[in-house]
Order: sequence, then C-alpha cells, then structure tokens
Amino acid sequence: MNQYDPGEIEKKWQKKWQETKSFEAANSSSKPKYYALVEFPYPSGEGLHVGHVRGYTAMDIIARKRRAEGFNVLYPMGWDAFGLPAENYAIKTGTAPSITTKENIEVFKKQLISLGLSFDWSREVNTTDPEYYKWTQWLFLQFLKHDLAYKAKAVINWCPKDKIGLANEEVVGGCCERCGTPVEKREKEQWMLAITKYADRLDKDLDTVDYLPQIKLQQRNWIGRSEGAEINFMVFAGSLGLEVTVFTTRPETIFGATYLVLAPEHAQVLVLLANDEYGIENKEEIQKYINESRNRTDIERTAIGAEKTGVELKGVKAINPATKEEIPVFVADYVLPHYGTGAIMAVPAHDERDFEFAQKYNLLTKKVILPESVLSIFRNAEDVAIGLTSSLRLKSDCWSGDGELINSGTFSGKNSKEVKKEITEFVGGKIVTKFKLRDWVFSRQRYWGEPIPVIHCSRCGIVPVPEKDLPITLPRVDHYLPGDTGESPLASIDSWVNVPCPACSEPAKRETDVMPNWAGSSWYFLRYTDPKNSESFAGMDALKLWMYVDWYNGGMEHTTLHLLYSRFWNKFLFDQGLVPTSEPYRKRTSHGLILAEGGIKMSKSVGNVINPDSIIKLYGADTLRLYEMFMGPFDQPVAWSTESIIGPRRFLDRIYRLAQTVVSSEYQEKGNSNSLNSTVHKAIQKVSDDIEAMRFNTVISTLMVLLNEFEKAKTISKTQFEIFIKLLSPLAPHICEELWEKLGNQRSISLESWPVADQKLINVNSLAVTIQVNGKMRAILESEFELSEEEATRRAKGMPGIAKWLENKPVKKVIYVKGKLLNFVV
Ligand code: ANZ
Ligand code: ZN
Repeated sequence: MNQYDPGEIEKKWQKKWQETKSFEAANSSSKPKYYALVEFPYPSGEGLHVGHVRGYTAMDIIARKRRAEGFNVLYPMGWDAFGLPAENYAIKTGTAPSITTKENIEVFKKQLISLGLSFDWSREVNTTDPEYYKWTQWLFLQFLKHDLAYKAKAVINWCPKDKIGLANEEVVGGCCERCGTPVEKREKEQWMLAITKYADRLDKDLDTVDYLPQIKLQQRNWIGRSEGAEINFMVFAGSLGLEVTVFTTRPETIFGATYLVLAPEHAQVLVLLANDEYGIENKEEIQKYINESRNRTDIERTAIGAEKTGVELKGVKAINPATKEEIPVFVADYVLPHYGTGAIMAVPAHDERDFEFAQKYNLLTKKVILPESVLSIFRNAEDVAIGLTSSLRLKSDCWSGDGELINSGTFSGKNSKEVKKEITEFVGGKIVTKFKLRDWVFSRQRYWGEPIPVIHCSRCGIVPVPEKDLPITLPRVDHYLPGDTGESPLASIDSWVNVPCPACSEPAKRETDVMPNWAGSSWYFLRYTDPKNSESFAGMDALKLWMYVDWYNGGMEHTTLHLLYSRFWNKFLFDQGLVPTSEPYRKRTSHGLILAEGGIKMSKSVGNVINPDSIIKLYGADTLRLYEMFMGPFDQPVAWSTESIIGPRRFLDRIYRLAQTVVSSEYQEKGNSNSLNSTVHKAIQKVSDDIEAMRFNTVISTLMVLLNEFEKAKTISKTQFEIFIKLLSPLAPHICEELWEKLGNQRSISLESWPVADQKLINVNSLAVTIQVNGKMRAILESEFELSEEEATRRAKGMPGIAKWLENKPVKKVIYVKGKLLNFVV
C-alpha cells in the first residue's frame, strides 16, 4: 500500500458502484423498505453549493446505514428545474431555458456523483421533462375537476422588476424574495388552489407525524387556527340599516366593545359609499384613505406599535348587541380584509391595537376584565365595587389576559375564560374556527413553467384540455420578456394560443399562464416510486410499496412553502384514492445553513462562495463529507472554515496508515485486550445512536477517540479494525471500500451488515445497569459505583430513552437486582 490518494480511490469506487448498480432500490424485495428523501435541487448555473452537500451527505449516511441494517432503501435524486434564473438568463442571452437547464443538470449530476452520494440514479426525475410535467398538468386537472382550482380576481403581490405575481410566502419583509425589490399590490385574474379547504387537516394531522418541533410550530402558526365567534352588529346609516359580522376570539369582552372597525377593502364599505341613501358625510375622505392603504403590507398594517390610521364613517352608528349602546364605526387598515370577516369589534381596554387606535382618536376605553392580581388587592377591601371603579380610572394600560368580568351585566363576577360560549349565545352569535392560511396563487405570467392545461372558449367557458392531449408542451418563443401589462410571453405565440375548443370545436384560446415553480415539487416524491410510468403519475403498487417517505430532510426555509404545499397535494390525492397515505412524510428534519467564513451569507457578489469541486480536488470527497458533518451541530448554522478541513483529512491519512499495519501483520484475534474490545463496542453504540439523532459531529469525534485508542494499543485485531471501517463507511464511503478490499474482503462494504454492540462488552469497565420497562431492555445506565435502588430509579427516570416509555404511565412496581438490572412495571 502506498500513500492515501483520494483522487484515484474515489473515482475507482464511484465507477464500481455505478457498474454494479449498488444503490438501486428493488421494486420487489423480501427486505423491509426504507424511503429516504432530500429536496431535489434547482440546477442553477452556479453549480452545487456546499449547503446542498450538508443535507445530502447527512441523508446519505442514514441511507447507507439503513442498507447495512437490512432495508431495501430508496434514496432518489432529480431536478426541480422550472424557475426564474433560467428564464432571466434567456431574457439576457436568448438561450432557451431548456438548453441551459440541460447543461446545468449535467454539471450538477457530475458533482453529486463525485461526492459519492448513494442515489438511485435509475429513478432520476426532471420537472421540466414533458413526460414529467404531463402528470403535473394531469394533477392540476384533478384539482380543477374537484373545484379546488379556480380563477379569481385577486390583489396579488407584484414584483415590478421580475414582472411576476408573488405568493405571500415569497414576500420577505415587503420585498420580492428573489430580487429584493419592494413589492406592489396589483389586482389580477389568477389561478388559485384552494389549500384553505385543507387547513383544518393540515393543522390537525401534524399530530400524526414526527417533525422537528420548530417545523410543526412554524406550520401551525402559518395555518393559524383560531377558535372564536362571529357576532352580528346592527349598523344604521341615514335611514337605512345593515348588518356587519365581526370575528372575535374574545367574545367575552363584548361589553367593552366601544367602536366597530371595517377593513378598507370590506364589501360593505363599498356598499355604504356607493349608495347616497346611506348618507355618509365624509365620502371623499374615506375614499382617499382606502386608496392610500392599498400599498401598505399586512405586516405594516397590523404590527403592534405600528402607527394606526383610520377614518370614522360620519353619519353611521352601530349598536353594541350586549350593551345596546350606540358606538362609532371606522374604516382602518389595521383590520385586514381576508382574515376572519374583515371586520372587528374593538375593545381598547383589552386589545393592544385597539388601545393604540383609541388613544390616537380619543375613543372610549371601557374595562370589562379585571386581572386576578388586581382582584386580590381588592378582595379584602370593604367596598369592592368602589375600589374597582377607582382603580379602573387610574389604570390606563391595556390588559389582554383573562380574569374576572366586570361591567358586563349579568356576566359580571364570572371568569372570563368560562363564559365565551354563553356570551356568544347571549348576543346571538356563533362559535367558529378561522384560519390565517390563504388560498395559493397558482399562476405566473411567465414562460418557463408548466402551461396550465385549459382552453378558454367564448361559448363553453373554461374547458380542461382532454387528458389524451397532455402534455401541453412549451412552444419555442423568440422573446422571453413578459408583456408590460403582465401577460405571459406565451400570449404572443398565435399558432400556439389559437386552438379549437375541445367541447364545441369553435375557435378558442389556450390559457397562457404557467404554474408557479412550486408545482413540480408538490408531488415529485410520488414519481420516484415509479418514475417511468407512462399510464399514470405513479402506479398504486409502487406507491403502496414505498409510501410514505420514512425520513425527509430539507431546508427550514421550505417549511411554509414546499412542505405545506406537498402535504396538501398528497392529502387531496389521498382523498381521490390515488395515493395510499394521508401524509406524505413520516419524519422531517432540517439542517442549518452553511455560511461563509466570518459567519456572513455566501453570495456570488461578495465572492465568498465555496465550490465543492475545488475542495474535492484538493482534499477528496470523503474529507469534504467528513468536514461538513463535523463542522458543528447539524441543525445549527455554521461558518465555513477552509483552515479546519485539514483536520478530517489528517484523520483519514492516519486511518490509511494504520490499515497498512493491520494488513501487513499477522492478525491475532485473541491477543487483544478486553478493554479495547469494550471501547470498540461502546463506539458501536454511540455511533449508531448519534447517527439516528443526526449528531454527526459526535459520531466523528467518537471515531477519532477510537482511532487514538487503536494507535496506542500494541495490537489490534482485524475484527476490531473492520468494525471501525464499517462504522466510518456511511460517512467516508470511498476510503472504507478501499480499505475493506485491502483487508482481503471480496464483497463491497456497502453490502455488509451494520455492527451490533455487545452489551456485555460495553459494561466491562464501568458498572452498568440494564434498564427495562415491562421486561423489555430499553437502556443501559452506566455509573461509577454500585447504585442503590433509589438512586438507580432516579437516574433511570431521567434518561430520555426511558422517560418516553414511562410517559403518562404510572409505575406499578420496580424490580431491582443490585448493580445489574432495573425493571419498571407499568
Ligand atoms: C375583540 C377582541 C377583544 C379581540 C380583545 C382581541 C382581544 P387571532 O387570535 O389572530 O385569530 N381580528 C379579527 N379579525 C381581524 C382582521 N381581519 N384584521 C385584524 N384583526 C382582526 O386574532 C383574533 C382577534 O384579532 C379578534 O379578536 C379581533 O380582535 C382581531 F380583548 O375581537 B378580537
Ligand atoms: Zn367551446
């Protein structure tokens, strides 16, 4: 053996894996299946990013470990290739996006292969391939058929630079997520997908999946379930009356509702302005205000502390249904049109925003809830009532918590939490659930996307393209720039646009909008199960075999976009009987971002982007993989440090050197110490556990410690060294294959089974108590001395691996065999 030469070794094994189809998933197998998924990349002109490498390597480690554990593993890869960069490049250079996309994919694929990622390349998918987007179009037609796709005038976020409508999720801090230009509002006809119809289940079913807590929380907040009440207020304008329905989560505060607010966009505001009979006295002022508020973002409008503005509707009064008192009515843009009912009852004493507004416009603030803390002060007072009234006048701040109701008629004295339903009924309202989630703007007036497969006929209206005519492919165009009025470049291709109506054969026109770049990724995980199927998007047998995805790792930035969208598509397809599971992903994790040196963002303009190719060339792919897994906790952002890469490289050099001694000496299986064996088996346990928990940095440090022990030991056995190589192989697969072969093994290490820790060996040097729950071994408790029953019980209960088995289950009995075994009977 000579020097460690990753360049040579890595190419050799990549070729072998490819030739022997080492990582192809079997469509029929006696092994249990395991579906490991990572987000497929957009093949940009910049090539692979070191951030991709982090997530892909992590799942590669899991996938390789699962294969070794005896699973039939699906770990696929593909291209999410529709999108703006290729189109913007086409606008600049005239090169068709299909051409640049193809070139970029070639580069990306070469890069991924050079990393030794164990993808099943036989299942590669490409969202821009007509054979793929045929099914994206077909799926759209299913939504259309079930009234979940519709066209509507929508005020959308409009990026004046990209000339594109943006979904709410694509607006970051009031600016276009892509180019940073401040977003404007525009009213446009858009295709929408009715994701709100699934809001309830998208929220509730989070209970059934294993996502990181912060991922669940973000989705829950985005969906924004809110339990409250709808209550009608009579409104009198001139001699006429009408009803305004408000949504409130605090119906119990209604006795303190001192004015009513309608969003400027509220339909009834338009009615009031349109008809002179309502006798609005300040129409012009109101109209001016409505126009001004149009360009303020939702966040600017609603943030606590943001300047509140509004205009009173002069000549209009509402009646508070609880107090029967007259209250004024305002339009104010801190009330949003698309949430609740777009109208609120304002309770300035108990709602911060109402309080700010009431202060500014000098409106009545009436307390109806007394916090428990204040209450206790007055409990002992002689005359509680007098005390309360004076305290109310003194205290001017706003209490948004619960407490005892006051000034609330017969409800006074009751606990605010307990009367929501009663008060709602008292004023004739009803209990309702609302969601913040909005329907998904599903069209773009651009070129490089899936054409929406419908035809507009002046007689028949919107006619779906017959399924046999799919795919509707993108025509060649000469100009990629959208029109200034915002229509797609497709609109100018007469030969493509003009078609006979599929229903009546009269001249009709194709829809020229295309789908957003979130379409293809909403179902790609389904296509991987059966990527070549030409009869359907995926066959039920393949879907039943592979779904659902066992583990999905991806970026935190996709939590409220792709992750939510794809759950929605999957649920819809489940309802149609087209997929076997209601949720697509059983487990979801996220990796932290990789930042440039110094902790700033990597960006081309700053010139601090690290190209994985150059690292591979200098140090090897195994080193890059190890480095990225070693940088820091997997879920945390970390800064790149080229200086630190040398550490993992030296580690591999040392392993390579040690292998030489192992290979050249006569192995003495019996000649090595028990203590070294114990260290090896502890490492098996630790590495196995840490890989499952994605603690890759400690996986590597454990292996580093083990290597130190090996180097110190006079003799190590071949078996011990082989275990070490097996443990390292998911992380640094090339060097491990090479050494495995050098040790005289015929079969690829990727076909070997995962080492199992011998619990007896783990416990040699330290005292160890086996912890059981109902007689089943659940953990090993190590200690430096013999534990008393009490101490052992206390420590065991504190172990996460045990706590989860005892959760909500009273312990009936504890059986303790001193220093050996502790069994909880539950
Ligand atoms: C009266 C009230 C009294 C309220 C009180 C709060 C506190 P969440 O929890 O986010 O659902 N609201 C309702 N519709 C609104 C809209 N379209 N735009 C802005 N605000 C709106 O919030 C529900 C509460 O937000 C509702 O309950 C309403 O104010 C306000 F002490 O009604 B509340
Ligand atoms: Zn027709």
